[in-house]
Amino acid sequence: MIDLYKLQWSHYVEKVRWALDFKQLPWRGIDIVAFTKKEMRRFACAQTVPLIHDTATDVAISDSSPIIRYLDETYPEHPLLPAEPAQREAAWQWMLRLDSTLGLHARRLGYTQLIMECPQTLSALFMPQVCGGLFTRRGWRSIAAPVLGAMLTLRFRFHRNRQDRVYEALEAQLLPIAAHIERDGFLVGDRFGAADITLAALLRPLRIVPYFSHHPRLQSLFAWQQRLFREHGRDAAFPYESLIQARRQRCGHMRGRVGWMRQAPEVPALGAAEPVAAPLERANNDIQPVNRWTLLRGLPAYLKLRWFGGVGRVRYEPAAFASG
Ligand SMILES: N[C@@H](CCC(=O)N[C@@H](CS)C(=O)NCC(=O)O)C(=O)O
Repeated sequence: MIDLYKLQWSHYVEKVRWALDFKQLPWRGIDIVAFTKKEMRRFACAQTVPLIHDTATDVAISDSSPIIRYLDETYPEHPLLPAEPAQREAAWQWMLRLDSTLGLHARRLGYTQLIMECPQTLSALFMPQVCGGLFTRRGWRSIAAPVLGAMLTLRFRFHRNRQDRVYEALEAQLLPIAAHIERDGFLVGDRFGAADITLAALLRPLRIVPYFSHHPRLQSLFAWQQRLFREHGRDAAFPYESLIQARRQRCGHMRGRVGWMRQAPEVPALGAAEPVAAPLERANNDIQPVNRWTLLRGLPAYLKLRWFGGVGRVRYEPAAFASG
């Protein structure tokens, strides 16, 4: 039995859940409290989720890509990594690079979108059990939203999205990946594997970011993701997707005009998607330490992001990949 320590909506967690299901391994989910993580303190590995504890071998590991590699090496049935060494290394590099770029950027922009459009959902994500669910109730969730929003803004630096060129970096990365997938159907070789799970799972938060979900040149990528979700029995929508969509339908608009992005970049040549930078040995993360004093700085940053972040309203319409 594999114990999976998780936050239900985390896209890194979904990546490992998908791998466990694909490999048909028995597993049990353990929800952690995001603020204390006390459930997993007894394990010596990095305190991020996903974290697995394999009760058969007593191995505990965090970090989604090493987890998948461990599962594949320990339980070789239904392999996810290619056996051929060059392809195996290519898949591994894709996974680490996507973990270190797409996963982090999509998280930043997904939360940013929630903060801009419906910050009250944050308490449903982070505090469903705190005080018997008090902060998920009408009124109380509006009190919790700025506190959670300020904390998240500092922890993941949403207030620096523009300076860090997050939209630009993601667009430049995703356009060649979309072309690659259109051409080959898979990231590595000619069969579905761990690199594809990584891409499809880590792309999920961008389904609520109109700059990407409605991007004319990324529709084929989201349609590919949608098809995989269907074929592999993944959730069609996470709760935050349904909540933001319901709000958009109600009010008829969404925050989709990224004021400072004027011109889409040229479509990079096919093949440009392959990782060319120096090989990575582990995934990078961007989590910043936050304490109650730095939190004071977070509130103005949160309010600025929410109201003056430079991302304007546009009329709501569903993305082409979702409606077609
Ligand atoms: N590179 C890691 C990233 C994991 C990660 O950052 N997980 C987040 C949830 S999405 C987390 O544990 N956050 C805890 C925190 O912010 O304290 C992986 O691939 O598993």
